[in-house]
Amino acid sequence: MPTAFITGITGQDGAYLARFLLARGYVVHGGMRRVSQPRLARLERLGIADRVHLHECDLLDLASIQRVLRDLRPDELYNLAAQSHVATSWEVPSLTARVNALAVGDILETLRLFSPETRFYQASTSEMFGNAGGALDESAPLRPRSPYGAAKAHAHHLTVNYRESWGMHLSSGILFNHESPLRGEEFVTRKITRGLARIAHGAGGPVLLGNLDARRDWGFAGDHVAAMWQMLQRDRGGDYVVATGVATSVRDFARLAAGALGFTPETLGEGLDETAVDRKTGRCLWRVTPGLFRPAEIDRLCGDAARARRDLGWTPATGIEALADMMARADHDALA
Ligand code: NAP
Ligand code: F7E
Repeated sequence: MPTAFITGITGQDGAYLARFLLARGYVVHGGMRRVSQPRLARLERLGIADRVHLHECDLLDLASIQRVLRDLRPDELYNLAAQSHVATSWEVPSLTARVNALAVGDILETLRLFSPETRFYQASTSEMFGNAGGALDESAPLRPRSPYGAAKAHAHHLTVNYRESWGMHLSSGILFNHESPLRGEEFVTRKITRGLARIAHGAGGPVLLGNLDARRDWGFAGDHVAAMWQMLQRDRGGDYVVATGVATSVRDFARLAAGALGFTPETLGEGLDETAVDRKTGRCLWRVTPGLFRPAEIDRLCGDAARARRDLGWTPATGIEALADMMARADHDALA
């Protein structure tokens, strides 16, 4: 049976990828770091917590990476661990660089020395592109607008460089935003669906939001993890954009989620004074808060996944309406 090692197995993508690989007969190992809170909630929610093998592996601890990879020599390694919150990366730029950039060098060098046959996936991101605009494919220039994007660009370049230097099977998946009911609550889609679900249950005030005009290419995490695996089944590693090709504003995502919960949002005011009120009940659903704007924003991100479609046969199955509906209902049901 093939073996896979997933760093960041406790995160959103780690949980969906682990389930995907288990369904294909893999022995799944995952790295997790010691923290004071239990971290298996997502794996438990998917019913797979007792089917994966967990190892102490903190990306800031080179020895732990070396020990696990030398012992396991997995067929496939998916590097999903990261400080993944863009806004936080301005608060902790050094930590973000160490986890998201420098540790990737440690992993690649460890693989080169101890397990060069392991196929490797690096979790790269549309944040590397910055404000380029248009439909972005693998040839678009990298002009990151955040410490997070800059660190991920470093890791992406290293992955390409190691592939070209040492002929290893290394892939960089340039994934655009992908969400799910397992999404961290600090990301805007989940913040919206959770906040609106609370309002629907009669608890909690309006959702406080930053830039409502930002547009993102939001897909479903359960669709996107399939592309990670498909990259590693090719004869050679490569770089692939994974995206739906549809960009939606934060405001429109909030409207979709509100509609899924039976609200009819009406916009009042504009700019920093914008709020949305439910037409039927008059309850305030969300409002803008200046403190949630970022030091530098990316106005619009939209991907062109033609290469993934052609070479991997990957297509997203879930559109934005179905995604908003799925997330809003899951949060609503969880509070029932
Ligand atoms: P996530 O839910 O935030 O999960 C991040 C994972 O990294 C968690 O398991 C976390 O562990 C782990 N981690 C953080 N610091 C670590 C460290 N020092 N050592 C070991 N593990 C550490 O992120 P996600 O949404 O699943 O994203 C997965 C990857 O794809 C990330 O690299 C992200 O940057 C990238 N990406 C995500 C998207 C997206 O839209 N979701 C798009 C493009 C790229 P804890 O549970 O202990 O915190
Ligand atoms: O923000 C705007 C915010 O934090 C999306 C990560 O998975 O995808 C994710 O990064 C947009 C931004 O995701 C709030 O300004 C408005 O324009 O949900 P987000 P992100 O920054 O796009 C990329 C591809 C990754 O690689 C990352 O790991 O929404 N926005 N109001 C808000 N964002 C947040 N978080 N909270 C708000 O209240």
